[in-house]
Amino acid sequence: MTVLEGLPAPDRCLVMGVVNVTPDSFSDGGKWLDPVAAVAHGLRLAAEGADIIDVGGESTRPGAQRVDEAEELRRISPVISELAAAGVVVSVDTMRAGVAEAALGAGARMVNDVSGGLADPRMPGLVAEAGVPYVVTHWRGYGRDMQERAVYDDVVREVGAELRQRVDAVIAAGVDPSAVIVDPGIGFAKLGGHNWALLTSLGEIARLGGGRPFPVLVGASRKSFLGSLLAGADGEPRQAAERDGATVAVSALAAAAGAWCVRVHAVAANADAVRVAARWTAASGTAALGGAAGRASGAGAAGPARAAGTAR
Ligand code: PMM
Repeated sequence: MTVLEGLPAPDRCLVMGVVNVTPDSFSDGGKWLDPVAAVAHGLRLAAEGADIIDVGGESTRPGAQRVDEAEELRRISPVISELAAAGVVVSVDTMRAGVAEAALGAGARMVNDVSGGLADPRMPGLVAEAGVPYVVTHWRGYGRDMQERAVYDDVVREVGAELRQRVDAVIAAGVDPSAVIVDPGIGFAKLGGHNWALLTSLGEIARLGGGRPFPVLVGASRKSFLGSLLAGADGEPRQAAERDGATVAVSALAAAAGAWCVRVHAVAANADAVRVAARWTAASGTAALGGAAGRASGAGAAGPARAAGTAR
């Protein structure tokens, strides 16, 4: 089983619930900008079965402009403090070392850096010193023009190779290899076909071209390739808030393929999906990447986001 310092380790794929404290995230922008609403939402997601709550204060959607560091911190600090004080396992979704440091001081237990350490060269050293789990995501540049960089000959091989370089770099900066989680960066400089190729190659992503598999995090929730898949007869993509059924299907398939964690907006149904996947995998005797799902013992293996709570 994959065990990461300070994080729950049930015998199944973990569920990370998203709390975007932003005015402009693509699916929930503006809903949780008020800290009181954001905390209530995080607590609700934890009660619905999220193992980790991911709090972010900067939108990374295609076309997004950056916020300054002070504003990012102002948005997330009170939310992280309150959730952590309530016993929720919190990760911080940031590309800035200064924000990550403050978030860890406020009680966050993991750093989720969608730039894989590229946006802020101080980030890997900060994470190494803190000794916390670190999500290293495949990234080719900021939201404002990232989709222009969605050019690949062999997306699985290239994303694996670029992620391998980032993982090597963060380990060289002192991050413990056992604290590294990799993420193919669904929707980050990727077109629909790229996303599907990566989702169906999680084993290769986990191994980054060879060697011991890293735990893999998948963030496909409500992303636009699902909207395109579900487009109506008029060709209009399905709206973000109506992509949860497809997200649940991706979660079940990714979990059955051995993903370590799925990052989702609508927790309850995805929490069910990963439990189904764990039981499915156990029943089929399939060996899983990273070992988590392969030794699953079913619904009883649930581990709530609250460290010492009764979330469900
Ligand atoms: N996607 C978003 C934000 N943070 N973090 C990780 N590790 N992986 C992702 O795919 C990811 C992320 C963008 O989605 P959102 O605006 O709904 O949060």
